[in-house]
Amino acid sequence: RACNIESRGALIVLEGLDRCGKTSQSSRLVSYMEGLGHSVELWRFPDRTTNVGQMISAYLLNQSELDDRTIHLLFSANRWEKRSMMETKLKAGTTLIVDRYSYSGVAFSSAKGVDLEWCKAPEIGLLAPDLVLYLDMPPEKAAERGGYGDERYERLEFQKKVAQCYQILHDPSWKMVDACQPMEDVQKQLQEIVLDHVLACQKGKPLSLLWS
Ligand code: NYM
Repeated sequence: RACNIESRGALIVLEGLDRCGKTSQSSRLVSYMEGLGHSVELWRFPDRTTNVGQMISAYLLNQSELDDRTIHLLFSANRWEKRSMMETKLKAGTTLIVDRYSYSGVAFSSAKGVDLEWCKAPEIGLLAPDLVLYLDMPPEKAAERGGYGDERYERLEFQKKVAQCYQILHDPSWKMVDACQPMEDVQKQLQEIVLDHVLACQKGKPLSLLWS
């Protein structure tokens, strides 16, 4: 099956608060899948390498000020500019492990008080993930982890609001993983879930669109 030319890759998204371990777990997942001989790539949003991504990066580093809705639309544009490449890769059979996606976009902006439906609107039509893995960790625990850096949003009170917004957003298809467990245990659970989904996509599960 893995060699079937028709089989597509899976779109797998990791979500969670700042400092919950997404980035380490994503790169470990990629190594794991590579080890099994799968075609897989690590992606992340924001993708700071593009022009839009550089505007986002400057904002996050407090080097620029932008209206809440303006930065929201830039985060969304940053996904739109990658959409066709994403589709091409998936159809060519490459699985994408994505560190943050539209759910971060909606959770972080709505935590500032921007209307939730307004936040979702520009995401409509982006590719829907085949799997959302939520690394669950209380905001207080995440804040203890090596402390927050200087980036915007890295404050406990704000992260508590983001956690509430993720609560509203999440649906029963999300896989919630307790991110307070030892790193190895978290990774083991993620590996099992991811492998299941990659196989389902190879068997012909169709790609779908947000917001569904
Ligand atoms: N973030 C990330 C948003 O506010 N909206 C988005 O659409 C995305 C993808 O940017 N605090 C926030 C969440 C993070 C910050 O993420 C940068 P990272 O993973 O630290 O580079």
